[in-house]
Amino acid sequence: MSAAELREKYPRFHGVFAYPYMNGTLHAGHSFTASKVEFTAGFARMQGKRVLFPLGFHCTGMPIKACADKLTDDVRKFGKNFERYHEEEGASEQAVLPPAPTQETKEDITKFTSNKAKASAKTIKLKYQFQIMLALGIPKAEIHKFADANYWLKYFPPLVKQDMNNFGARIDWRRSVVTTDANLYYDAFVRWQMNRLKELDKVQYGVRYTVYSPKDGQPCMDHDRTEGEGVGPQDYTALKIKVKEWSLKAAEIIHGKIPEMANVYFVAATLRPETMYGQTCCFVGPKITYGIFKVSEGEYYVITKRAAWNMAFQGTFFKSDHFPSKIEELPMVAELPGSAFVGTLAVAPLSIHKQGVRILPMESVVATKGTGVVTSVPSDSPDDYATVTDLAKKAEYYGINKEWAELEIPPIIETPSYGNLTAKFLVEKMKINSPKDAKQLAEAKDLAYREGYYKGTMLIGDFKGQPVEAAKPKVKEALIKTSEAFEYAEPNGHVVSRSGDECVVAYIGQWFLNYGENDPEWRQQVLDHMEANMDLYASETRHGFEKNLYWLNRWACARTYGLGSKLPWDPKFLVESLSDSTVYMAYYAIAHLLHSNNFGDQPGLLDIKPEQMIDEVWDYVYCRREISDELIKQSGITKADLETLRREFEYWYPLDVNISGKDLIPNHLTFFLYVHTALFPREYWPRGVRANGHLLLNGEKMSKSTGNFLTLNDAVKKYGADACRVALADAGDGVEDANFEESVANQVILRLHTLKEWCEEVVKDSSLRTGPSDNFWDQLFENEIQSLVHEAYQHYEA
Ligand code: ANZ
Repeated sequence: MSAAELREKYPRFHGVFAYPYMNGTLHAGHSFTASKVEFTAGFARMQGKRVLFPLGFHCTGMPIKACADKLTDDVRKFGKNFERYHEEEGASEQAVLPPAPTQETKEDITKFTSNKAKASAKTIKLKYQFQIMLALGIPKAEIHKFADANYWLKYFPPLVKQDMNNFGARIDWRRSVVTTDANLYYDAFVRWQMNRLKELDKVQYGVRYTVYSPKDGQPCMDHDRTEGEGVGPQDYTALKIKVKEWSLKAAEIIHGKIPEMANVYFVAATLRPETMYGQTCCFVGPKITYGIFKVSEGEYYVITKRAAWNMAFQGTFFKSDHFPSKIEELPMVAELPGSAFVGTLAVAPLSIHKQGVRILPMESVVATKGTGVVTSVPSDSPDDYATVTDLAKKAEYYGINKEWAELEIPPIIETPSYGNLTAKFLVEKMKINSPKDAKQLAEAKDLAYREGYYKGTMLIGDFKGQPVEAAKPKVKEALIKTSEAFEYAEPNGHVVSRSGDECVVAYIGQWFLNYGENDPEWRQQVLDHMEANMDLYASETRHGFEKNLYWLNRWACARTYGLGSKLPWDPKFLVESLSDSTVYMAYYAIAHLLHSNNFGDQPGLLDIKPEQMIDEVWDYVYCRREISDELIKQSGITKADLETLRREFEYWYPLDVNISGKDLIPNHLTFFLYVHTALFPREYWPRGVRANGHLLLNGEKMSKSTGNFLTLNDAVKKYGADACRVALADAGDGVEDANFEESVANQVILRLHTLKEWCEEVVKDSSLRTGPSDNFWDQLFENEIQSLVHEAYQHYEA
């Protein structure tokens, strides 16, 4: 019998929800998603289907390791039971503890923020990881054990299992697994995936600008951040403006710190290299502190420390195989305020003012953007025009020579709407009187930029006559070629890693999954399958996928820090957490045959060892390829056992539905589709995705800081499994936010109780009629029941 016939003859259902991360127990949001699988599985069973509802435990990635490492520090500092910890300023231990924690109210520990403490004691911050663990109800004497990352993997899964069982979930626990190399079978499964994806050219290597944590020594992706979700690298052209003659003040300060013969450059970050012909001065923030950094014996840069720190990871100051880990390692030779540089004469590449331009003060320079050095092009930048006008007007007040701010402003770009001095035109037209008119200047900048970029024509230079859009990259390239500029990137917003590190942008080699526009066929395959063969339950989910498939690009799939499986061909890297969890539903199909506990250290039904699961075996089991006798021999698994494994997969696959919160559409759920289509025969591609809205609690956002929060364990304890199930079923079905009402759960308890009492009474009642049930009223009753069953069926099916 073919696999398809088997599935036809013995109908079955296989549904999952995204396996939870083991840094805590389940909260009500998890429970809501789990309840969707639970109810669908229950319905399938009532239809007589065979049902597979498994659950694994995700442990891959940074958070567990980061918390464990913090605890190691705490133990080192304060002792095994933190006995050397003494209350710090005003922080009494009592205040650190939240209201009446119990052993059972454990939550997602790494997501815990100090806000929670605010609810109980406004002024207290939980500074140390051990305090967070305490606050979550873990007994003090046990906390030190969590300094071993593996302990988390042992501790939380049994609690999750217990909570789900108390909730009455129909989970087949024989299929469970912890991820990472803590389970060698799962580890082999992940290595197989990565090997095959690489063979298919879906995994590639390339050098890229990436948001990076110096402390962790690796890229910091969205999931590793406590601040700055969605922030990416912003590319600038860093222009080298060479000092010709120092201001008196600067000369004094740097005397003896820089060799006479060395070249020192003010490095300005610009987004508009094509306008460099029109530079008339260069701005620094007078109150901003700048450093002078040594690039080589003969070359120094004036920039902010923050910019130098970013450059340190992009090939300046340090080689890419030896990045620094502390900011003190920067080769800074002097530090001085911007005001000290005012009056310095420097040569700006491409500027028509060959004799040099002056360093001048600009109050609106932002210290945390670019290099803090801003080159001035008053023809095209409204900010610059407003500032030079003001500087010339109040030269004395600023302590500068008037002529420094009055260099000729040459036309650089011709535009249809604003003529050839766009900035002057806009500043005058919008009646901007001062460089402090920030709001209007921002508006003018936007207009100038758009008009120049889309409609402007170059009036000067090697690309004269060309549209700006075309000239921009060419000017940049030419400047880089002559070493008058280099590429510089930084995060386009503030990013903080979970380890508490302020992130930079690094230019590094990385392994990535080639999702998106660079592999259009792959993307189209996913789209076509989704449109033709998948049940997505809601049009919002379909649109979400379509939008994301258009937008999603290469995804860095390997890290160096955290827990995980090693990249088989480059074992200094670990497969990151969203890349080792794309096709694990196929693992559930055979997990019980391989091992009988989470860690895989007890054999499963077929008594196969992890090292026997060679790549070719996985290929065979998942119907990618047949297997030669020689390879069978090499694996040491019998042909009969191989067939059993494959049969099991063929029966439980394709997956009927993967259910999760809608926030996973842009990553996990999209990766899940991509990798399935790459690795499995078409017959086994997923058939459904259901995305939930967020769960509100009593009509309000769930939040630990406000106390409007409920774990699964709390809920079941408070209302019992049945009432919880009804309240979750009542919470909502769509992609919009759902709502768990505690009053509903309460009412349900009462109703269930009344129903039970009524049933008992009726059964006891001896006055009721007996005899055959075949008269008119019996048939009427039967009919009524049948139509209710039918109606219920239709609701379940919808
Ligand atoms: C030359 C130039 C010519 C510029 C021109 C603009 C227009 P956004 O788009 O807001 O990122 N800049 C760079 N660093 C700065 C800082 N720390 N504080 C204030 N301004 C800074 O702006 C990027 C532009 O803002 C850069 O491009 C730079 O000025 C300025 F016609 O360089 B531009």
